[in-house]
Amino acid sequence: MAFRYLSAGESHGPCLSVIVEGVPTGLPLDAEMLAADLAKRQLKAGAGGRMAIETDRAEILAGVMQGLTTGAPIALQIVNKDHAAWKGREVPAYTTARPGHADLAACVKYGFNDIRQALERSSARETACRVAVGAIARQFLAAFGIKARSYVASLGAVPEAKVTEAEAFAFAETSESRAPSQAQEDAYTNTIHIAKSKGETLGGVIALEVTGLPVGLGSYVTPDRRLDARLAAAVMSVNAIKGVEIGDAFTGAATPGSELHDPIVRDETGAIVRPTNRCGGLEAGMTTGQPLRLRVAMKPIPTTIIPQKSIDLATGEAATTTYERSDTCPVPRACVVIESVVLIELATALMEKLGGDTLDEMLARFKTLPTPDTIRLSPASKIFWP
Ligand code: EPS
Repeated sequence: MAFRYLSAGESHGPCLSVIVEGVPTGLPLDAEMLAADLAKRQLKAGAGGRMAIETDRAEILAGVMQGLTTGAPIALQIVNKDHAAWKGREVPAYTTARPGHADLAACVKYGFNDIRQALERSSARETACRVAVGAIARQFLAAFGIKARSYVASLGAVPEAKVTEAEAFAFAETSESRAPSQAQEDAYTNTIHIAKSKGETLGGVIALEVTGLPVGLGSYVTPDRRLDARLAAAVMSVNAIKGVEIGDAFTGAATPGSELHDPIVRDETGAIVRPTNRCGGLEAGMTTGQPLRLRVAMKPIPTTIIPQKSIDLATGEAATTTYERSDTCPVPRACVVIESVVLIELATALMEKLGGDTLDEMLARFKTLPTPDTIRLSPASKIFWP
């Protein structure tokens, strides 16, 4: 069984729709649980005009009865309030391709003569669907004690702060820009303000951690079951994401092997422990039971007020890009999107491990799985099966 979904909807169409399949029976679910995550996608820091128009809410249309999932496909709908402003309006064709966006390749590929036919679907508005689905995955995984957190590790050219990960994750929960500290919050706000006044856009790096994972989700036996590959694919599928790092991958590439790999030792009680987590909680495509650690690079939004060199696809002549509306820096808003796609992938991996139709039978099976605590064996014990 897998936790899978399919979304539909355009940025300025009547609504976004998504069907989620594979959720077990008995999971408590209501629109308020989804609204909390959707609100995090609407953080004001760095957001453009659209976020002031929308109040994203996912209406649950199927798959939930008396507040509990029934095991049937769950149908969700998020209304685009801005649709009313576009309905019946004569919208001029958009013909100059924005560098960095889907525009040029999409028009060549699909034979469009108006870029709007591509940009309406390639818009990051679709990520509202993934956050709604991610909220279901979050609710499911929370039943097993599995939790995700994230913060904006760097934004534009603001250097990274020297704060502990624990402080960073905790501060970000209350920060409008999901910054790791008050000093970073001030720097991010200032940098976004300057970029906005120049008509510029900014990218950044998101740090994510997932705790409570059992040992052995994913597998090394076939490439498509490697959880590191699946997580990277999920993260890379989010608009404007250009890179993903698992653990200390990039500094690790320059570190000798004997210094990089996380030792397997017994502590003073005789328990088997991993004192470090440079592998980011994944070895050979499987969870180690340590926290999953990812860092994600987001490029600046291609839609800038500053005109960029391009071609008018209608005339073939050199042209500069025109601006309608976009975010200055969506990195703070993207945190919950990254959490969502990771949680969806982890929910699938956990379901593969546990099987089952009801949440209760999955919870019972989960108690039998090895966790860092259950492999804390006495010195006399071995990992190998008897
Ligand atoms: C977005 C909705 C869009 C964009 C933005 C994100 O709305 P509009 O086009 O009406 O301004 O603001 O989309 C992009 C960043 C993009 O690259 O397309 C949203 O709901 O998040």
